[in-house]
Amino acid sequence: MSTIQTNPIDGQKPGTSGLRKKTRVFMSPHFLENYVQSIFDGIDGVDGSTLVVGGDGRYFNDRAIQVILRMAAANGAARCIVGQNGILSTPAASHLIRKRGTDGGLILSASHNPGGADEDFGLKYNGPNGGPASDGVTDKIFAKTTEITAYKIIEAKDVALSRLGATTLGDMVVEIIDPVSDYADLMEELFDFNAIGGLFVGGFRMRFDAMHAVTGPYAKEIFENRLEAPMGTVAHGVPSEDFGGGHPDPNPIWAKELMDVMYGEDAPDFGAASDGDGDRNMIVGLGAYVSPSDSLAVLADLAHLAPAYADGLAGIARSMPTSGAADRVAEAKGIEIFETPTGWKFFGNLLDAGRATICGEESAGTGSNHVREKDGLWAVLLWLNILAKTGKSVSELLADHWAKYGRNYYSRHDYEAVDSDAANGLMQALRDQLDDLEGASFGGLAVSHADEFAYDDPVDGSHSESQGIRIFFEGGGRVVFRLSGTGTQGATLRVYLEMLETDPAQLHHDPQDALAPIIAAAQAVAGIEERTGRSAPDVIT
Ligand code: G16
Repeated sequence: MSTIQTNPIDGQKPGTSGLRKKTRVFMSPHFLENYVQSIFDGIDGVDGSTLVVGGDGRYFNDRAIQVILRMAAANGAARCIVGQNGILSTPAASHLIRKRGTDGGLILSASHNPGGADEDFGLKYNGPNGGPASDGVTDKIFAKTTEITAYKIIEAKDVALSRLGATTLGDMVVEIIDPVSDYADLMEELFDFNAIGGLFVGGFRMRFDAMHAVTGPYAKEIFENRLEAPMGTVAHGVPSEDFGGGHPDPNPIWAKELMDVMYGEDAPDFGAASDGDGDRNMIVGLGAYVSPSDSLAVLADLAHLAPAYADGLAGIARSMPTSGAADRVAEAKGIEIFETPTGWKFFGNLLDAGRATICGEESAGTGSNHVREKDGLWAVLLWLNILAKTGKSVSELLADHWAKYGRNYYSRHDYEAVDSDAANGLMQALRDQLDDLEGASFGGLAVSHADEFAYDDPVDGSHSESQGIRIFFEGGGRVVFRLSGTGTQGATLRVYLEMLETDPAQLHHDPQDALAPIIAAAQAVAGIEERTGRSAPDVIT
């Protein structure tokens, strides 16, 4: 074993979901090693521990895993459970951590960010409950990155990641497992595979776009093998290290090919996509894109149609920027609704405590208490289960939902790679004027309330501040300003726009049209163009 002298890595505070950086930063001398040692030290060591290790297969995944294994061995870990060829989707990793009762896991992914030598890489630690590290643990890891003076690594040959079975590395056991089967078994327990299979027997057509990312093998096993959907149902199903040169983010912009199919001639009945590491999802019916906030609300409303949720839900949780559509479902069902800061880690305590059963975020994440991550294929299967049981189409289900609960028109406008000082200045200026906003009017829209979101965890009492600036308007409109925690270049300003419509005659407009007054008010209140130099968002979803 070698102990390598090293230097602290400055300013590497992990963001919303672990540490994400340009791949070349992770590949620079000692960077990955310093971060891995800081994780191990931040969780009070891994001596005698069992860890799950795997990633989304992006460029540098396999090399990084070899380093992590040699460092885990040097730090005294007893066993590492590794997905074959280094592959594990994020939800599958979460499931394995829980199923095998391990001490946590290291997941290599920059999620929906592009992959490649000149693109993004990421690494995060998930705890023994299978979920992303809490803020407290993340802070400890960060503190270690600023103090580190040495890391431990053994010298050894590469482990053959393609060979299933157990082998040893130093004194540590490395167990290479099939990354798909445990996860597929779990899905089969949760959902009515007979009913879903019946859809396909009846000629129902679906296109699942794996976006050249990690869910390809999972989707093929589940849809084409176990549910016997026709071969070819899964598109772009072979993971590639640069995601086929694409941007594996399942939204109408980056999954445009799927949108074109679903809005084109001879479209299938149902379309879905997931992201780089398999935790996000996009749902689109025949000519009917489902916004993630609506998806959460519909799934929560009808989850009892799937076996795992037949007894109803304990509660629903959504991130603050997610629309309030799910709130009215919770109200109608008489169950608790929780509004948390952005980041799946905030759902962990609620799920562990049995207070929430289903969680969701506007950023295309939905999931439940079956794992401690959001889960793209889970959301697709729950939609399919509901379609099978109701016999309705996606657009019929949406129309029913809006007629019953009203519609939260919703959109997110992203300004990417903005100068960090300009973005921070914009947020500070909003913060400074919060008290003066109440009663102010923008293009006829009066502000009813404005604040900066803070959260007190109802389970452990921890307090999180500065989680986004919210401005509420008379009549049910809202705009939220927040800086992304997952970007790797400059700052990304996210502007979340929402308006509740309950008039039955006004439920079927284009969201950008319905939201036009809120969009104008958001620009006026924040001075986006003056401060960032951007006259239009880079991405509208
Ligand atoms: C991560 C977290 C999500 C969160 C998202 C926010 O997603 O896991 O819970 O909603 O970040 O991203 P941002 O801070 O950029 O708005 P993922 O899919 O990137 O792991």
